[in-house]
Amino acid sequence: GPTSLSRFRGALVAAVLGDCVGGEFEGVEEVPMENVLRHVNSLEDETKGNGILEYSDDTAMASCVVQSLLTRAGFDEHDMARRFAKEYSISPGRGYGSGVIQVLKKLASPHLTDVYQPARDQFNGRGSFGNGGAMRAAPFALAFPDAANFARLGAMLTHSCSLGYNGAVLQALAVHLALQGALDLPQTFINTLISEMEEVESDEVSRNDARILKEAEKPFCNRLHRVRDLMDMDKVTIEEVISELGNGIAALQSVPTAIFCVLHCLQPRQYLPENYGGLERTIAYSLALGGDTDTIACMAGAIAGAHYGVEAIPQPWIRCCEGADDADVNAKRLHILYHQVSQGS
Ligand code: R7I
Ligand code: MG
Ligand code: MG
Repeated sequence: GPTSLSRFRGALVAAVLGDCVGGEFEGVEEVPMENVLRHVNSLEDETKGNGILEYSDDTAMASCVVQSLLTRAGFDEHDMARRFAKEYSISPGRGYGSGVIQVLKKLASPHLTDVYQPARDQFNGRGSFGNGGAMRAAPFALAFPDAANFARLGAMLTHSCSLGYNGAVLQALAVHLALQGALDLPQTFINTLISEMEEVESDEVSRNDARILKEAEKPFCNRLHRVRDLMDMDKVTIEEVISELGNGIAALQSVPTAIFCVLHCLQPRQYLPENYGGLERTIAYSLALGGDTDTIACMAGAIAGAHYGVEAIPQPWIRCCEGADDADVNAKRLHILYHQVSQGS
């Protein structure tokens, strides 16, 4: 398999790629595969001079996470919150969720003492269940061997509902496992995620949120069981994936979906070009689901990049994406930090 460094670089670069390439179809309900392939193939056509595909809030916030973890050599909630607020004030037009903007404005206040409070005030005090915490969770898995706890705290700066931050925990766990090569055994991979999330969703707060929001008991586990069922099926239509897992802006409707995209694309598929490797298949398939395409492709990209390594990403794709080179440089730095942390120095 790829080296550890190649996996780190692949994770961060493919996340940016998913965001930049996926932006084309965000919010589109039906995306025919031929439109996806036309878009993706145009990245390779240098004569067309595509220029640069801009990244959105997904990458903007993930970069803040990365910079904060690197600068502080660990998790510092005040520093991270300040970076989110500053980034938003500099570039407010990156397509942020309509609710989270209020949090980012409050986080800019110099009088704020509890950096977690603005997130708690969202949606009548229930907190957001959007996927904004999960979309920026991958870097935690590149900084800490025990990513889950820090991914949760990092998500809670904007998403205080358990259906939001538990999505970030799941995404960080998926990237963590992929970095270890765990996707070589897909059944073990999904079973491990299910048993980890059993634990994560067993606390009183998670149980209560699921009840109030009329979701199944342990909602992420419930979706992961559906992922496992879909994995075992020979033919799965896009409609079935959307109706079983969702393609929306809620973490519950997008994180398990992204994980499924990676698993489904581990092998060649008849509706995807034969010359595509697994990483290209994953990105293309994520876009074909429609809905929150930039975020689903970003999360699937991070997991797939950790599995296949940076060499699996086509150079022309990287060249089209704003922020991809920075991500590559930062992944190398995170790789060093990770090994310092795991040695306890
Ligand atoms: O989660 P968030 O940062 O948005 C991320 C998404 C990604 O797709 C990005 O690419 C970008 O497009 O936005 O932002 P939030 O505003 O916290 O949540 C997103 C949306 O989810 C909100 O604007 C609401 O529409 C919805 N939502 C809720 N609706 C009702 N009640 C989130 N939580 C709630 C809720 O509790
Ligand atoms: Mg976005
Ligand atoms: Mg999105």
